[in-house]
Amino acid sequence: MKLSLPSNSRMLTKDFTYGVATASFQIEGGIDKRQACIWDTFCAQPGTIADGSDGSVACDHYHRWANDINLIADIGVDAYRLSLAWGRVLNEDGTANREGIDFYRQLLSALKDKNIKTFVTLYHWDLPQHLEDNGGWLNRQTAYEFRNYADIASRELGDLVDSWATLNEPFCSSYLGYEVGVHAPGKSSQADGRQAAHHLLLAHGLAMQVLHSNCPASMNGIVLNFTPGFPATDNSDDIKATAYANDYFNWWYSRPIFEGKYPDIIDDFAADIKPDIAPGDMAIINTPIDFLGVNFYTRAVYKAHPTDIFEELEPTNAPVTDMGWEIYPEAFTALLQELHNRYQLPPIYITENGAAVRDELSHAQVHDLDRIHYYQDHLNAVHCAIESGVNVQGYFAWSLMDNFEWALGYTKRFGLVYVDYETQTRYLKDSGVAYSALIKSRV
Ligand code: PNW
Repeated sequence: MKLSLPSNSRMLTKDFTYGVATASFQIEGGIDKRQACIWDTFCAQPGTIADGSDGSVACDHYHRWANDINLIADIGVDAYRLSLAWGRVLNEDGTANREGIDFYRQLLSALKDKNIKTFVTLYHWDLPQHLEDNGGWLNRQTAYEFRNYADIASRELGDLVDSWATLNEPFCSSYLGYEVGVHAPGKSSQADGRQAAHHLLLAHGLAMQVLHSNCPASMNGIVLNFTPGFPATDNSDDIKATAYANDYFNWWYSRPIFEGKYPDIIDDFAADIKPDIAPGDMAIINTPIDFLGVNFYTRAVYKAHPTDIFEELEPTNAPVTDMGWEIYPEAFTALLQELHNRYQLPPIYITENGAAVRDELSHAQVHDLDRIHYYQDHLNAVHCAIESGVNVQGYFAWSLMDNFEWALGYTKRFGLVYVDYETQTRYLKDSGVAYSALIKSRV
């Protein structure tokens, strides 16, 4: 099956950027050449990762990067989104780690040589463990450590980077990592989750200022994930509960960036849940950004709950991916329109979108028709948003290749490329062929 778009679509022109995305911990391995991070520690705790695996080898990209770049070039993308491992760029004392910086310089130079734009995320969840030992994102100092990291990374690598993103999905770092404990560092208190979120956003704002000054020519911003909530019924209690959930999970991260304030629900938080916010923090977080990265996978359905304010319903009778996430592309269009209506936005790049599918390799082929359908429906959804006036400039498929899917280990496959973890052989899936053909069909 082919991927297609209406013939007049802006997404069929070369002005529209197509890419593939990955993240350091999920693909690199090569852990002897970097500091230990919170995900190494988390994986070592029994029961945290579905298959008991870790990131020590992953896709062995640290050693196979040259081959992987050839793959990326063969697909024909305009851009590659990757993240840097903080503990590879810096030594524990906060100075530059020459070997790590040389690794990324080689990688980024090879991409430039092939005319592939580089979209680099500074933080995709791999906090150096020694910083976690000092409180991690609960410690305000970590935001200043991040500023130092952004400063060194952008001075050392800035000439090879087209676009910098400060954080990937601060929702996942704070909520999944500190509030419900299913991600590293595995803490679970609401107060911790809210405080971590504030320090992450502060870190973003501080780093934004550094990036604007060190790399004024590159496009600098942040990547947020959104899971739009829909009410289970038209009942006003369900509608109210859903608005609360959307404030808590989605607008919590975007409103401070665009408006310099948290959603109003913060006023109703009990004193022991409210994060410490120092004078001036919100203005730092409100520093202008050059682009907004949007990650979208699914929606959520909520109804009112007598004691917990809202309750999320599991999808029933709805199509889901192998993650159990409902396939609901209409929510993607609606989300982009709502962002456009709520804020004065810079250009949007879709920095992640894709689906986990139970792929089977047979005769060096993977017929992942469900993934192709997912991409087709979600590319159409982006097209519809653009048609209605939303400024979307690019789209990155998650992911280039199968990789370490966090708490689910290697049990879920998101790649356009299949990875045989026994041999580290890569195979382009049918979805990869289709994505490549779409990109190459542009005029
Ligand atoms: C994103 N949620 O993670 C990440 O940026 C990727 O590293 C990851 O591989 C990809 O999506 C697929 O999971 C998310 O529970 C993880 O809402 C969980 C959620 C959202 C995004």
